[in-house]
Amino acid sequence: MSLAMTEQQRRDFDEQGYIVLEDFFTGAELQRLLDAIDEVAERIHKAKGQPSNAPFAIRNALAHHEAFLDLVDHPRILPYVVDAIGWNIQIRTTHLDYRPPYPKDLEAGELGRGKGADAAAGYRNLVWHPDLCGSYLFEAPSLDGHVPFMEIKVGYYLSDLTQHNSGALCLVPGSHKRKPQELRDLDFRVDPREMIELNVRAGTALVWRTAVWHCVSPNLSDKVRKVMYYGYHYRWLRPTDYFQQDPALIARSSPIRRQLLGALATDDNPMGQDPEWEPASQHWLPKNWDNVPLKAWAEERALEIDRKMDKVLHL
Ligand SMILES: O=C(O)CCC(=O)C(=O)O
Repeated sequence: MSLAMTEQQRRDFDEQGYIVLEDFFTGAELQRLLDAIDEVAERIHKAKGQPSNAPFAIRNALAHHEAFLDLVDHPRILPYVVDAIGWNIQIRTTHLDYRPPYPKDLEAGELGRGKGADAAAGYRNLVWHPDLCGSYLFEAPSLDGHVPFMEIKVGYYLSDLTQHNSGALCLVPGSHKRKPQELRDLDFRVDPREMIELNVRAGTALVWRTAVWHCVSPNLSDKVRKVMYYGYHYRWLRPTDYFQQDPALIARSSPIRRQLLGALATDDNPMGQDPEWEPASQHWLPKNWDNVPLKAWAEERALEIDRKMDKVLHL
């Protein structure tokens, strides 16, 4: 049962590896996020003693501003997230990329090669890559060299990226079905006919399998690139951005948000009633489903959709 994805979106997500949600944000939501980014940028530049046109990225972005935190369980994205990866999930990473226009005399390196004057100047010419499969990560569990399905990200494009070379995400559609070794054999050079540059308007969201090969075009526009990513993966994997979120943040969060923030129940016996026979690490087997409330949320929503469809059929 799909909570939000249409059949076409499901096909695109499976075959191409992504779906684009244009005009995802209302004007007020977008403005709140842009104001938050400006506020955080000022703070970061000040803390680092950098000028306001310095590029930067932050991880665990959700902890940097309430507006960023609220995207974790945004009510319009959560159904897509659950359709894409299920309810047994938590946040792996949240990040903000703030990339001002290149200075006039800065030459862009070759797309997706991770090299060049821009990379050297801190503008991160990202090498073409699928996530979660550096040569030291997740090589062994793969039976046939493909990247196992472990996570999705939601990308939020908050500045205008409609122009060629404005810092847009570049993707190779369908490449989640290809082996990362192929990309290495290509020496990280992708045939331009196989890629797309995601030239989207401010306010667009992207739900994507991060095993899709991707990189970023240089920002030769006159606008700051403002982009955020929210990575969701299974609860039995480990997050990258945190061991544990701030306990005060957990305490003031709703149950679903607590799950997404990776909080485990604080019951007195964390390994279950019979740890010898049936050890029950809460990453694997919650003793109490209330500790994984996204399950009930998803089931209730599916029932509601069923009921609505039933009503329509019996009109
Ligand atoms: O900044 C971007 O658009 C791409 C970031 C990226 O490579 C990633 O999220 O894995």
